[in-house]
Amino acid sequence: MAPTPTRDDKFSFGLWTVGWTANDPFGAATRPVLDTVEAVHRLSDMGAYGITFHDDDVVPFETTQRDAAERTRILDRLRKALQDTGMQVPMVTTNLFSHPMFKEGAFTANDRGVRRYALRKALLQMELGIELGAKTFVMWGGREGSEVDVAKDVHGALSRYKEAVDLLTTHIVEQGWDIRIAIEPKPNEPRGDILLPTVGHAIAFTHTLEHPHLVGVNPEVGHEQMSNLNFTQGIAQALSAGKLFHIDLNGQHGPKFDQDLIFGHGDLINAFTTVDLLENGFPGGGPAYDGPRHFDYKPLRTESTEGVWTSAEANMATYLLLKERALAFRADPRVQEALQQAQVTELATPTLAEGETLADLVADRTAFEDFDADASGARHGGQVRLDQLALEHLMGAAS
Ligand code: ASC
Ligand code: MN
Ligand code: MN
Ligand code: MN
Repeated sequence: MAPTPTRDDKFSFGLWTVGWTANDPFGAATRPVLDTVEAVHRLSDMGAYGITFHDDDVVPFETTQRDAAERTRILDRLRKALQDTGMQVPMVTTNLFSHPMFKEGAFTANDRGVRRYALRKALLQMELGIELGAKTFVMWGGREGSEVDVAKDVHGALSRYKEAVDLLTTHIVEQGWDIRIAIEPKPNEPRGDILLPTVGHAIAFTHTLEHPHLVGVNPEVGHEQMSNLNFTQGIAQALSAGKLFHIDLNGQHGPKFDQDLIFGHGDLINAFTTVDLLENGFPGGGPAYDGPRHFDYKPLRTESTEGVWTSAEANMATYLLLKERALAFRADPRVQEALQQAQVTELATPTLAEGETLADLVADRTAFEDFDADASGARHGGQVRLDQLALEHLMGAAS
């Protein structure tokens, strides 16, 4: 039996996840619209601690632009649901991809008017996030890209991306707000190619910015796996660089369309190592993640509303089961021994001794002239045993 989630587990869900009515490019919705207030209550009852949302998930696009009074009325309903349940809003994000006006991009659209509108829309959503206590502002640039290489000036686009992020972070600093921006990479879909396609590209981009400490990443499991990359290694580099501001947990079966499956319902072994890293940290010590465990998934189109709630519970149950197993894995004396054998923790020891210089190293004959390279080449790696112990713990067969 899976453990019951509590608020301390810091599980959060996008309103667009349970609220997805399952319309796709090939067919109409298979589920009725879900009321925001009901979603907040149901998720709260299940043990989640927070919800997140795009502006358009709560207030229709046209209402935001044209009807401030109606926007206030809709937001007041949300505020009341949050108050009644004690649910938090740890993150908000902006829909800069659904309306036809964003068909060629938002912050990086060739059309300057679209870029100006996008900035206004993002700023409005950031102000709402501040009011609701959000600490992270996610930017998923789904339409920032192209299908036609010669139709996009990539230097110009990245310069405009930087301009937008710099304007927002400068405003954050000037207002004294406690919020940071997290860029969410994705390689493709809906665009043929999306700018900042992977965690690595996005981290590199943050170093070109005016306030780099205010900008990190929001990696999504499936988005890295669409590029055939290892998600755990991707978030490890982000953590190591102090850039893992937020995370989108879901499932994916390798490089194909973005499946947004339930967490663990794809590459389960990688889901295990992801939870192990989030819960236990690096084996040799290092930066730890203490942000929300946020699910960005889509309940299968085959499911009725009942299946929506089954799938929401499944995300949390799978995470907690993997957490139990990851804790047991690290606590197992055989694993500690196997980690030693595979020299995993030795990596935390600097290559030069304290005070030692490169000249000292050159003078050290045991490091080179007298080093037994053949014996080193013949040493036992011990990695298979470690991997098998991980699998046995994952399968609940480790005793
Ligand atoms: C987001 C986010 C995504 C997309 C997608 C929209 O904000 O994190 O992955 O929007 O869920 O369908
Ligand atoms: Mn996705
Ligand atoms: Mn996402
Ligand atoms: Mn998504």
